[in-house]
Amino acid sequence: MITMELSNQPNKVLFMGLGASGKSSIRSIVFEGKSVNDVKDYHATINYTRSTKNIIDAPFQIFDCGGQESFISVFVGEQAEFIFSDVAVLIWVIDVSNFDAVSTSKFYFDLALKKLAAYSERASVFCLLHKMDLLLPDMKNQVIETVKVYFAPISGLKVQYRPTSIYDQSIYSVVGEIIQTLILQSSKAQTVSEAIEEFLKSNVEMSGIAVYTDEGLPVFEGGETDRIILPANLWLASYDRLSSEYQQEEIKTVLETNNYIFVFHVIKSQLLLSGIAKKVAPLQYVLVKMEQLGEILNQLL
Ligand SMILES: Nc1nc2c(ncn2[C@@H]2O[C@H](COP(=O)(O)OP(=O)(O)O)[C@@H](O)[C@H]2O)c(=O)[nH]1
Ligand SMILES: [Mg+2]
Repeated sequence: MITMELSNQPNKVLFMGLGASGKSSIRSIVFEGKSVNDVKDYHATINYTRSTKNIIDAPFQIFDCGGQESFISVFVGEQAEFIFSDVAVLIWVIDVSNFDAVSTSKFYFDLALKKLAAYSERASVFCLLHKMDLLLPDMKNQVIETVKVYFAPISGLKVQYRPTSIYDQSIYSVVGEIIQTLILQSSKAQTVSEAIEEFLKSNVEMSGIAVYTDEGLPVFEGGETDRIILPANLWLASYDRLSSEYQQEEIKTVLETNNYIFVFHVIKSQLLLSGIAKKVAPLQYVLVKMEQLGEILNQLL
């Protein structure tokens, strides 16, 4: 039903940017569960690759567009109507460690925005200031500010800028944020999101709730969730081994630090529900509350 509801909505997620900026790496890490090691020797993407991904019943078409100029110039040229129609979000990837390429990237970015404004005027646009890990720590802020100014849009489209790297959690939180803005257009996702907000309101001991795909992409977040994403990703990395060891059993995990309690458990056999509470709350209380929330979400999802 939701699929039908969304079928008229633009659902294309376009990854664009120059060759070797990191598009295919990002796509396969956040949507296909590949590891950083898997993407080390990726070769140039020829033309484009198209895959579909269902997230909370919303079908997305992921387009990973080859970045060599011979391809990009065709995407913004004769193929523009095909490429830029039905776009929900354009994700423009900039390799911020490759200063020489930045002006070429900007040249095609402007052309792409023009076409996007023509064929998908309601699309959102994100610039990923990518490969941040390659910058010296002292340079990071200045590079972010400079690139933001340089990539200011000439058209009326609003552009958001996010620093990212595949070597930390930023790539998951940023792509998760983008996907959340898209799935929240479905009424089912809105209901789930409201249930999480309601839960946090009536259980003030809980400080944050997040739901992740099995690749580690946060699809729902409420309250303070910054601290959850790293343990959640570590948890997901070991989940396959744990679940093959304890077949038939439901696996729940608690992680305690000096100040916090984290609880993880799988819902709908593929999503990871996780919660964080300040340690003033007794563990048993947190476990019971998370159990209740799990049941609610199992029904809604
Ligand atoms: N240091 C660093 N390298 C990255 C990052 N993301 C991707 N890469 C590397 O950049 C190279 C090109 O990546 P690829 O995904 O093929 O780029 P594409 O041409 O835009 O699809 C690969 O060797 C990746 O491992 C990142 O965040 N940091
Ligand atoms: Mg590629």
